[in-house]
Amino acid sequence: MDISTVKTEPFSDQNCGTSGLRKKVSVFKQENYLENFVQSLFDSLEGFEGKTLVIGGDGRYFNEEAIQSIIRIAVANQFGRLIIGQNGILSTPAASHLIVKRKAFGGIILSASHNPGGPNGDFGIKFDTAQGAPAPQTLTDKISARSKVIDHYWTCDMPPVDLSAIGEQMAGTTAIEIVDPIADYAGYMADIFDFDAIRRLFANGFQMRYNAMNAVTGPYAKYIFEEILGAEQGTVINGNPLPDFGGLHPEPNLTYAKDFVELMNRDDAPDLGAASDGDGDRYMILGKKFFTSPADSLAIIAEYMDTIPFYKGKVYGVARSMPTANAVDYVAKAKNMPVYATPTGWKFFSSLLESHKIALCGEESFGTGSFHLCEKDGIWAILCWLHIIAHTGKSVRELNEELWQKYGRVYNSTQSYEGLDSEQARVMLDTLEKRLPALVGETYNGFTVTETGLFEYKDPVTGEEAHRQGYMILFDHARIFMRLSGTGSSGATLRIYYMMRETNPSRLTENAFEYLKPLVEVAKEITRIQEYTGREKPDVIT
Ligand code: VG1
Ligand code: CO
Repeated sequence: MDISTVKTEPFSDQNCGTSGLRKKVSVFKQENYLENFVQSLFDSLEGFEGKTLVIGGDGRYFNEEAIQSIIRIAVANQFGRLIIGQNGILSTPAASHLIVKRKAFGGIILSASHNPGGPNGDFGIKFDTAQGAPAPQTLTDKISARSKVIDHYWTCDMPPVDLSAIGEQMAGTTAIEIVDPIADYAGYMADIFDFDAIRRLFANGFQMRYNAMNAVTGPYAKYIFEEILGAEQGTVINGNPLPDFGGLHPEPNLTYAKDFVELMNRDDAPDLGAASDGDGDRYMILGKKFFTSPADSLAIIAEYMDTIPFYKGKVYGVARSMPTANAVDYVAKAKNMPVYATPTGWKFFSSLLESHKIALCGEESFGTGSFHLCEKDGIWAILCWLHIIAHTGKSVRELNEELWQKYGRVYNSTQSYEGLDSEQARVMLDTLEKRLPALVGETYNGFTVTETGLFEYKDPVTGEEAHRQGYMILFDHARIFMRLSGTGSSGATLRIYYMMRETNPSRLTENAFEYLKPLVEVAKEITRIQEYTGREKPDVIT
């Protein structure tokens, strides 16, 4: 095996965002771009020689090319074993599971998750630790710093590996193992859930439609829902992973999965509609003519979690990201569990999950997970819903309405303004920040501001701090939260998160967007977003 060093020049833009490095495919295709980042990653890790690395991606355009290159660099850097999903495919949760199951040093996941794919779309790369958890900030900072000064990487001369052939081969002293990407994950789900109960549900005629959005989860879903659990053939739609996701934007929400929402709004809609994102860590739950907000989904799972045998007696506590509406807090209070509010991004849940401070956590962006993995897990969350429906005999709508009646309803919505001019967005937020203290006591559209500030976080387990994680404007029973996205590949995306709590029984079942309109007006007035950015309305409303 001929190992060689390649001289290279650093790129100045290899900074990790909310979830790894995400750029346009054209950026990743620049000579040495991917290689620089991967070597910067390895240079930031210690003691991996002879150990195992898991590699897989969501199958998007450039996936295979990237994997072949990573194989060469990993072999040259002396990893002992590479475990790769067949055809280079692994969903994020399946990769996380494989890392832990095979006691790997870590894993590289190639995905830009919910961002569009294809030659003109996005590509991404993220690293998971031995716990199958997203790289912590300390590590991603190290990688970015290294990428700014890197002047060479290691590679080797070897023919491309046939990623389609399950089995093992040697490259120098490194074993390269191609594995079935689905079997281990499906087996783990069978350990967690009572599959017999879910099988009975389908056998009794329960109808589900699962939209894999031409992304990574199709084969997982077909195997688990149709083959193992007996949902009828055709339950899974858009089930073949395509490099450009068939032109779909693989983000399951009311905007990007509009057709699916329309299907669920028909008179003959199935009982449950579910969808996942590009890399399979997000999910959306719809009932007949009914949308479940991610914050309510988290609360409903919290309400019933201890009826899943795997979790019995282990539902220690819950966490949500700060922008996520606090419906779960009321469930936790009733069950005497602690609640943690973290910054956006799954990495902030890892320490809480690992230390068993929490059993369940979630974000408003359609991600939920538990200590079964240190990543969010779309299919797992959908299985939670199937379990709850089988256990209670209630419909999706009934479960939501029951939650609202019991605890009050927390109306919520996230509105994103995509592709803003970064400078304009910065000026707007800087101005807002200066005005924050003066807003207290002011009344806008009938809402009086009670408190404002920046969200700061100190990890209760590791003590690590995260600063400036969002702008908070609080009112009695209402809140506006704002932050810039960290997953985009160009310009700036502003996310505004709205929430209002309602306990009046006659006002529990209103249209969320109508209900929140007055609060949305307040945000427009306070931010003067139209004046600063020229935008009249958001691009994505969920
Ligand atoms: C978004 C979501 C965040 C999520 C992140 C990664 O980040 O808001 O909740 O953890 O995507 O999800 P941002 O910085 O764009 O708001 V995924 O499915 O891309 O791994
Ligand atoms: Co994702």
